[in-house]
Amino acid sequence: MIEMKDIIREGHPTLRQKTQEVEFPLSIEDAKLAQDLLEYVKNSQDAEMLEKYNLRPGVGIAAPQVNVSSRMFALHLPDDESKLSFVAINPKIISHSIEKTYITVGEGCLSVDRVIEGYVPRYARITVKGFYPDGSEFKLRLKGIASIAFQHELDHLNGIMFFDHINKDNPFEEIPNAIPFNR
Ligand code: K1U
Ligand code: NI
Repeated sequence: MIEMKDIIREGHPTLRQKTQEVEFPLSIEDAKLAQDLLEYVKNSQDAEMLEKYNLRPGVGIAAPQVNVSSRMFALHLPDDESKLSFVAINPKIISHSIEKTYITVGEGCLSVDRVIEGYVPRYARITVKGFYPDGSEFKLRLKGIASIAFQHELDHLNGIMFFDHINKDNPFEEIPNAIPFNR
């Protein structure tokens, strides 16, 4: 199982690489990675497992965060209206709203051990496509935290960190055409 010691931190070069497409059918290693990523986010939202293994809570985790440069991430949002819980392989955004959003308290990242304040602009609504580990294709419309989390994880597949999006001169500058998201 994935533990905090397996998660690489900012400064590691893998977090800045553009990742490789995953081939189907999945190799045994890729299938195991998909399982492990989803298991991490589930465990990290389970109070007992969180404490026992000293995990940091996460709603998502991407393959590069465990030092694998592949286009794969897991999302687990059982309490959100989207009820998302899946592994996305070779995911992409096929369309998005003009309207933006941002989490008012800022974003965090399992690969960043410090608080970085500031607004991270995200599309408010996105339509996404990708594949589940069994090779079936998905197409989903996401909003709210599901949309924000998907964009955060997709960024990891492109070597982008959340703080790259924060305005350096004025981290809390109003974002035009954005609806704040309160967590
Ligand atoms: O990729 C990561 O580092 C995980 C990160 C992704 C993220 C999603 C949405 C907004 C910001 C960052 C996290 O999951 S941060 C933890 C978090 O947002 C959360 C954890 C447990 C319950 C509810 C939220
Ligand atoms: Ni992250």
